[in-house]
Amino acid sequence: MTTNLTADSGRTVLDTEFPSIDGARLLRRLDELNAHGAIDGGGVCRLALTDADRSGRDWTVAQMRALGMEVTIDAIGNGVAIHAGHENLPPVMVGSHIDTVRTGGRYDGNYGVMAGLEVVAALRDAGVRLRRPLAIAFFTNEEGARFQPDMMGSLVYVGGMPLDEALAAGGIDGSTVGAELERIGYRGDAPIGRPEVDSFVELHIEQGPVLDRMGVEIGVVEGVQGISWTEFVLEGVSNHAGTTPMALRHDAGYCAARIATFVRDLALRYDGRQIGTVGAIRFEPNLINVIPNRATFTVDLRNTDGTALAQAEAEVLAFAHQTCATEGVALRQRSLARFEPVAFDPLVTDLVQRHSDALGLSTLRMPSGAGHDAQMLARVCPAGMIFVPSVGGLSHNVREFTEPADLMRGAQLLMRVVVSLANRP
Ligand code: HGY
Ligand code: MN
Ligand code: MN
Repeated sequence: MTTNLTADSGRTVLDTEFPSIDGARLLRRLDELNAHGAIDGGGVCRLALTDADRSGRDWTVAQMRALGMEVTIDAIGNGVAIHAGHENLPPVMVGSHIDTVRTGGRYDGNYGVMAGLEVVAALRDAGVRLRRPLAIAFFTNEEGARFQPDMMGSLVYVGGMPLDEALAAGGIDGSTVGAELERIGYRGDAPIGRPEVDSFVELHIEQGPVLDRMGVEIGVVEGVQGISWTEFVLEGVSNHAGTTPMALRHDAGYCAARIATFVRDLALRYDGRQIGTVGAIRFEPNLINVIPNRATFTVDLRNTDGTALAQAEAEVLAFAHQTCATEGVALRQRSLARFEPVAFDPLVTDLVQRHSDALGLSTLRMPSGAGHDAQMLARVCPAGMIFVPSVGGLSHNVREFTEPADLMRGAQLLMRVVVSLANRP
């Protein structure tokens, strides 16, 4: 049976088998959330645990409570809202994040949490109560832009990172997670990892170009690629840019630049699945006529193949040591995040596929290039993701955009997957 989902007058029309989401309400909530931390160009800056994050959290918690949900905040600031079921069983969880990078888009993370609220609102409108409870969650510091690692809140939730270690994590601005959680009032008292979760679904924009280029409506996400984040600190000797002969230099900036281009060349040299990015770099003293004595930079390597990722890490480290030894520059590095590739559970991916087919939506089974909270919840329960297209494949950019009709189709599909999980025997 195919059901045409249209976005006439803002409502998702006619899903004859399941309660229909209200598209206009979903878009309205997204707009209201994104007023918190709005920046020029239509994007959002809600770096984790900043005042903008607090106000986005406060607004989201108020929306959850207005839907009659009981909300708990745990010790790392994760927010979980419960919509009761007929039976007191472990809940089906829909979650994502509402923190953003500094140049964030309107949909990354926000869409998944707002769609979860819309599913609850539509179920309430329809007077439908499911067998299992639903839990709608926002996880702390998914982005990892201010504090590392990324997916921190969900990693702590599933027991992958000790709470104390997370609370002690230092930010790029000299703050700590614990102090900032206290400051914004989100160092909660709910126990970590509660409620235990039956299954987990995350609805998210693809953030890449694949679905948009292929004109496909839904990504059936089969897993998440492995992620390796490393910080390098190179110590050379600052000296006069005009008087120091090239052969006598210990130029930390030059070494950093060579390592950065090596990362890119390595990614191009591998089989097309390797990703390599030097996203943050800082020279000191950072003056036009002084040879840098210190360079601090990050290397982000990713691959769907865990073995290839480890090989890439080893190659970059060997090149870094060789380059610095030749230049007489000291090198130290520390891992900021390291996650193996994750495969999602067919219980969820098959439901995403089946309901996409039933709705007559085109699909593509694909891995996720970005990290997500779902990859952490996959450690403790059957988890999966639904992607909708990102126009031009743009994300972590204020011009991130997804068509309203795609947002609504994704939310209606989420409704179906969640109801099927919650009512299954
Ligand atoms: O880096 C990532 O993939 C995610 O946005 N934290
Ligand atoms: Mn995200
Ligand atoms: Mn992101």
